[in-house]
Amino acid sequence: MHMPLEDSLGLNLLAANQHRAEHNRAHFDAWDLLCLNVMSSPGAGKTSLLERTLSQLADDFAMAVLEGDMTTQLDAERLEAVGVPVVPITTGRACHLDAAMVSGGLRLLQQRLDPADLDLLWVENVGNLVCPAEFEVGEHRKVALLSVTEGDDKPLKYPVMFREADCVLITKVDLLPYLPVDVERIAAHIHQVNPHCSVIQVSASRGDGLDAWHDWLRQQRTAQQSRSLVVA
Ligand SMILES: Nc1nc2c(ncn2[C@@H]2O[C@H](COP(=O)(O)OP(=O)(O)O)[C@@H](O)[C@H]2O)c(=O)[nH]1
Ligand SMILES: [Mg+2]
Repeated sequence: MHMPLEDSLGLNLLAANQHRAEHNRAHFDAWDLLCLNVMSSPGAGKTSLLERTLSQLADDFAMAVLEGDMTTQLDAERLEAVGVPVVPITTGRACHLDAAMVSGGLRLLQQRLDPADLDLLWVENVGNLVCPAEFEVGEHRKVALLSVTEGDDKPLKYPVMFREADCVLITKVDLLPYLPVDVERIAAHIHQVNPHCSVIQVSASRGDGLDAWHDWLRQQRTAQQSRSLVVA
């Protein structure tokens, strides 16, 4: 049976992206840094969380950010203000970052610093709960955010993002007293599509859960480094 043309084009596109993503990951491994791809729908709180995490972990990790946005550099400016190197990647009409865009961003980052000096490289993806999950950029870990205002059904309605995630942050828990939403139900739906991911409740504005989130990050970095010791 013949595959519809657009399906075969779509598969080629994904295969070419995957190839580039592996290439990016080989660079990340050679530089011994951990790359995290942060994804969510628009407004779930990615930049706010990164503002807190970048400033709170400044003494623990050397970090930089590749900041994906369709048009503006507003988020890049917010994160630069924290004192961390940020490279904006403007995607135009594209609703997600792909591996080639990240590779272009890396070249710009290399003009400012040696990536081998970094511990963590953050990629803030374009706000979209669907497409970013389909396009790897070479990351080692995927972090998905879901805010409590989005409703408890979203992990079931947009399962790809949550199935792929290594960690899901349920954000804005400070708003729970004002919403008819059950946070345990959100967590149960996440685990229904992905029984293995870590689920952490956070509030970037009030600070809830940030210690647990930062512990998760430290564990990932330690796991990566002990793995490279074994491989070496
Ligand atoms: N109440 C509350 N609002 C938050 C929190 N985190 C972010 N916001 C707000 O949500 C909006 C979108 O946040 P932003 O970080 O720009 O989300 P992004 O589009 O995913 O990067 C902003 O108005 C933030 O102030 C939080 O923990 N609690
Ligand atoms: Mg943002």
